[in-house]
Amino acid sequence: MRKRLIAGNWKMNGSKPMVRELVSGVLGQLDQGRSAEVLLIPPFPYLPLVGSMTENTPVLLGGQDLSRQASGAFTGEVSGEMLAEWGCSHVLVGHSERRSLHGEDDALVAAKFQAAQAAGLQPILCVGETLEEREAGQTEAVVRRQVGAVIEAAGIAAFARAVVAYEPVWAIGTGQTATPEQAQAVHALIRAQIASEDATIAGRLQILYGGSVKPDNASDLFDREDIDGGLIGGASLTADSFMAIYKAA
Ligand code: G2H
Repeated sequence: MRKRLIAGNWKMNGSKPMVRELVSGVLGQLDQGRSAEVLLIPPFPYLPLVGSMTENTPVLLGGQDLSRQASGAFTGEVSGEMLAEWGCSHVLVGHSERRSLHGEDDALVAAKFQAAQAAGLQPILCVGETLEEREAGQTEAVVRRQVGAVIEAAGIAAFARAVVAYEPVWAIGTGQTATPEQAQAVHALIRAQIASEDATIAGRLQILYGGSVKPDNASDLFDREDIDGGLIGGASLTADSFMAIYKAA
């Protein structure tokens, strides 16, 4: 049985007062009886604050990105070891905003995936097609290519210590969510692609859905066989909406 994971990707949002209020709200609504895991992914400067507030709680901490390099003259970059040192267990790699706004290609994403694991972090590999690609019938090919690039670079065994997030680009921050059927279909493809190399790893792999997940569509998505939780953007910025999604998991 796979554990559900509800991850809040705050993107470039927040301030110290907002972080204090949001994290207090999350902690106040945590239900120790639920098995779903909660992961908070704040901007880098807030990691110490979130980490200190969530210390000795089950709430997990993650980074939004990392450098492919371990250390050195790479101004502005943050290494996996630094994230681990601040208490992160997870890090996003290949979020569509990194791919589209920062030119990250499959090779760089695969290198970051490996750098994350080298630092002891679980990468959350984000994949997904654009609207143009979906309309051209290329969804499967695009997702297979994005997952395949990482399998080729890191090896299938690496997926025993990773999470995959399917985020159709056309559903991100647009209010347009993939239907549960559309999402489930792609999640099943991803699991089958991994299973064709290692069925045990595929059976254990958490595959999250991301893209305009809200309290009112979350439970329909999470009811699907291959959807193991969500990567939540906009709706993770208030404790009430984020925790309503958590309660749906
Ligand atoms: C997709 C998602 C979180 P939102 O980027 O990663 O954002 O829920 O705002 O669509």
